[in-house]
Order: sequence, then C-alpha cells, then structure tokens
Amino acid sequence: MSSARRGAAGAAPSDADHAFMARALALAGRGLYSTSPNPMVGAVVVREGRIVAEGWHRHAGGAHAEASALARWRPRRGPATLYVTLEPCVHQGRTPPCVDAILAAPVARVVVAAQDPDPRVNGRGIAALKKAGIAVEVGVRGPEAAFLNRSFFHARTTGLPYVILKSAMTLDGRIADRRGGSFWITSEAARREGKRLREEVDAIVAGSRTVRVDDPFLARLREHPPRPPLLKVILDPEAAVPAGARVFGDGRVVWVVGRSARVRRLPATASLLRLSAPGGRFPVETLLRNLAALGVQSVLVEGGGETVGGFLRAGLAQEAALFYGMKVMGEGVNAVTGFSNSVAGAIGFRPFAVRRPGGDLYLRGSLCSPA
Ligand code: AOF
Ligand code: ZN
Repeated sequence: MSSARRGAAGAAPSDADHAFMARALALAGRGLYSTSPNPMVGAVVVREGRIVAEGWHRHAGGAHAEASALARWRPRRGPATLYVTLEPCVHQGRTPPCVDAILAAPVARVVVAAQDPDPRVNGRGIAALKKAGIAVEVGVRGPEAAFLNRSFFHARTTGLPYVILKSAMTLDGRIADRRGGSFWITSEAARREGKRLREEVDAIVAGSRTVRVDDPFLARLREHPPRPPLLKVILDPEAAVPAGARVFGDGRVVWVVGRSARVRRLPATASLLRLSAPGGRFPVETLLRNLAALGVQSVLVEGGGETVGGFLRAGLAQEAALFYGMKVMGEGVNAVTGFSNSVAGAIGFRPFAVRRPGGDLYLRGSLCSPA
C-alpha cells in the first residue's frame, strides 16, 4: 500500500481537482441549517477520474463527511483520491478519527480545501496523512471553504460568536417613523428572507426597545427542523420588557438585564443573565463571551438602531444583511445610532450577495475597513 501511495505523490492540483472540490463544497453546503456548532463538510472519493462515493456531514455528533463517503465506497481496486473540504480529524471525538478511516482504505492522495482551526486538529490531520505516505494537497478552493464555514472559523479562532447585523430600512436608512411604525417598510417576501437568516444562526439578539415596540415572536420559520434550537437574547438593562411579551411565549430566551434591575416575574422560557451596563449599555465583548460560554457560535442582531450601533462601535460584527424598501421617508428612526464617523473612518461593506425579494433590495456582505 505505501509504495502505491508514494507513487501518487507530487501531483500538482489540476482543473479536475478544482471541479471535484467544487462538488465536495456543494455537498458540504447541504449542512447549512443543521451542523452547528460543527462545521459543514463534504467529501468525494474519485477513482480513475470518476466519483465513486460521496458524503457530507449532516449534524453535530453524526458521521464526519469523509468517513461517511468512505463507508459508502466498496473498493474493488485502489488507489483512489479523497477530496474533503476540511482537514480530516485525528481526534477521537463523538466519532472515531477520520485519518484512521482514510489509512484503512486504498486512498493514495487526499486533497483538502482548508486546514481545520479546531485546536484538536489544526494541522495534525495533514501531518498524520503525510507521515503515512499519502500525497496531500492543501488549499484547493481554500477561500471558498473558509467562507462557507466562516462562523465556525471565526468562533474557533477568536473564541467569540460570528455576528451578522440585520436591518430593514427605507432607502434613506430609516427603520421606523417617528411614532415607531415599521411594519410596511419592506415587502412580505423580504421579511420572509430576513426570517430565513434565523435558521443559519444559533442565537438572535434584539434590544429592549425593539421588543417592547414591535412585540415580535423572534421565531424561526421552521423550514429546517433538524437545526439546534434557537436562543433568543434580549438586551434589557432595566428589565423593562413585560413578562407577557410574545418573545417569552416559546423557545429559549436569555434575558440580559442590569446587575440591579428589578425582575418581578421570570417567564418559564427565560433564564436571567445579569451583566453590568455602564451608561445603560452592556459591553458587547462581555455579552459575546457569555453567549460563547452557552455554546453560541453565530448570532443575528435584529436591532434596533442602538443595538446595531453598539456592535458596530465595538468592532465586533463581521457581516450585515441589509433590506431596503423602495421608499424614502425623511425624518425617522435611524438604522444605526450611537456613534458617528468621518467619511474616511466609516465602516466598509463588501457585498457577496445582491437580490430583489418582492421588488426590495437585499444586500448581504462582509463588514471591513473602508475602501
Ligand atoms: C464534523 N464533521 O465532517 C468533520 C469534522 O463533535 P465531533 O466529536 O464530531 O468533532 C467535531 C470536530 O471534528 C470539528 O470541530 C472539526 O474540527 C472536526 N471535523 N467535524 O462535525 C465533519 N470533518
Ligand atoms: Zn473527522
């Protein structure tokens, strides 16, 4: 086996490698709504230029993608190439190490899109394969793989959840009129698209004022039932949200209140998190650390303007989902409040998706330094 393995070493990535990795990435993407807190991973086994088996990771704790692809393969003749979107693991976790499964199969070459930032793996999987004489290629479609798992990569490398800000506003950046009315700013289709974002994340964060004025349920669409339950996080320094608010109606709520706020009745769905709120605001990093400790790896911040402004001010948001209704309102409530920047110092935005749900404009992109 090892001489056959060595024979395949040294081949540079080809167009075919890129094409097979594209297929592995498409398989990985099927786990978008179900793998958290684990990564989305896809794998294909290729022999003589043809795919002979495929696998993808379905849910945390379930079979890993590469193990699942290899288990489906009935090898008649070797050797094969394995394409996997994330470095194979070497640790005994909830499932056995994938490196062992690879070494037990007639696999001569492994093509990996991205190294695994998980401290239990982090290069050790690649090293173990090389040591066993397998040809290993790393980085084929690497940026795409890192983008697909951006919340996993961010959480594993920073220890903080990945933060997406969401706002629905008029073309002039108003989320409500002066009386607080906001319902008709964007279309039904855009609102549905906004709710769909909740299925991608572990937790939603909303500020006290938004919860009191809009009285939202903050529920998922339930289009993807296998996903771990959503945590609803309410930032409420004064504990001013009434216990009868709809947000407490179901699911799990983390009610974040000030250290000395008076809570009269704790709803059955809620657990209390007491944090200091100097100047009436919770420090964003402290909040995120507390959420990370609850296993939260990704967060959708649904406003309002003060809450969104707080995350931007702290520099702790990575992505934004912006919905624009095709109207101009003039004076009203701003989508972002609580800080101001010079044009040169303004936060940059790099869109990676532009759509028109129900005739509105939907931009989704990464927050970055100004161009
Ligand atoms: C996955 N699916 O396809 C691959 C993973 O929770 P465990 O014990 O299954 O281990 C999860 C870790 O395994 C994960 O953080 C990542 O580092 C590695 N690879 N995980 O869930 C997969 N290939
Ligand atoms: Zn594994």
